[in-house]
Amino acid sequence: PKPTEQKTTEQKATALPVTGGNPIFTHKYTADPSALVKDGTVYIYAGHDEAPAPQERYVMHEWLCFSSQDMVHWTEHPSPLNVKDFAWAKDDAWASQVIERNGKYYWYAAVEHGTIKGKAIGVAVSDSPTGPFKDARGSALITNDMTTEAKISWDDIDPTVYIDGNNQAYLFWGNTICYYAKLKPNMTELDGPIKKVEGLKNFTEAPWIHKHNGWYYLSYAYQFPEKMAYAMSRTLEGPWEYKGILNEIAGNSNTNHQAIIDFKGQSYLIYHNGAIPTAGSSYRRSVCIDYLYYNKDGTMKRVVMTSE
Ligand code: FUB
Repeated sequence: PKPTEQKTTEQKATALPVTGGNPIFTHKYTADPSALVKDGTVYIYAGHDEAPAPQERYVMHEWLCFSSQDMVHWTEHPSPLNVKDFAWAKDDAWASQVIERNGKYYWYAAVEHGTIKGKAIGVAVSDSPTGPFKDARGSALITNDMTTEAKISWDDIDPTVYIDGNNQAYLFWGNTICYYAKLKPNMTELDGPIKKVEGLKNFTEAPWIHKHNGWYYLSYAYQFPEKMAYAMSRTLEGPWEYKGILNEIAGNSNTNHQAIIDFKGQSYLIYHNGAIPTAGSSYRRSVCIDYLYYNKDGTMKRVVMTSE
């Protein structure tokens, strides 16, 4: 950003009180967390659940951004992205992920398309992890007519993106079917065909790719209401081997949408539940964080979700 834009963004950032446990944010309902680690700071990007109680439907128009240096004290930045920033989109600021490449930050986000029936994935770009972000293409990267096999209009959701050791970026996404495709180095165009990930048992949605000690992990929402499960592979193109359940259904929410990161020597599972009394629900969700541990063979230990 221009120096003045950056200053404005930082002036408005707000230090949030420490909650003392899960959920970590209680002043707003936050859902579908993704996380980015950069220069000793972790950024959480989340959708904003705005459905007033007792409405039980998704009302989501913008994404939120929080940062921390210690996973305890969090700063909220002004909303860096809104569905209105994608002129071709109708509504529904659903799940998203931000990744850095060559000093630029690319934000992949699922929304409802304005003219092509169904959900679509857009990409926005910024020079800063806290934005402001702008539509990088002026059109959707993925639309429902590009993936016709699933026969539902919401299969193009929940993007996760990863750049492998050969500098090849991959986008994974999906509901019912888990799709993946290579991205060109510009991060805004597909580089080859859309393929399907095989071997994921009971895949519902919310894929998340991470790497730890030489293994790739594809964690995802399993069945519905959702548990979390995962598969492991030595390469992003597979073969993926299903490894089992990572945790059980999140309190009072039929979705749980996880992100997994390593930060300052500790691994974390970041997800949402619907546990804030009294209005918390599947449509008024809250971001939570728990420690994550690995076994010697690389498998992940089951996470027992906590309120601490
Ligand atoms: O927040 C809307 C949708 O609910 C997400 O895209 C899914 O992962 C589920 O959490």
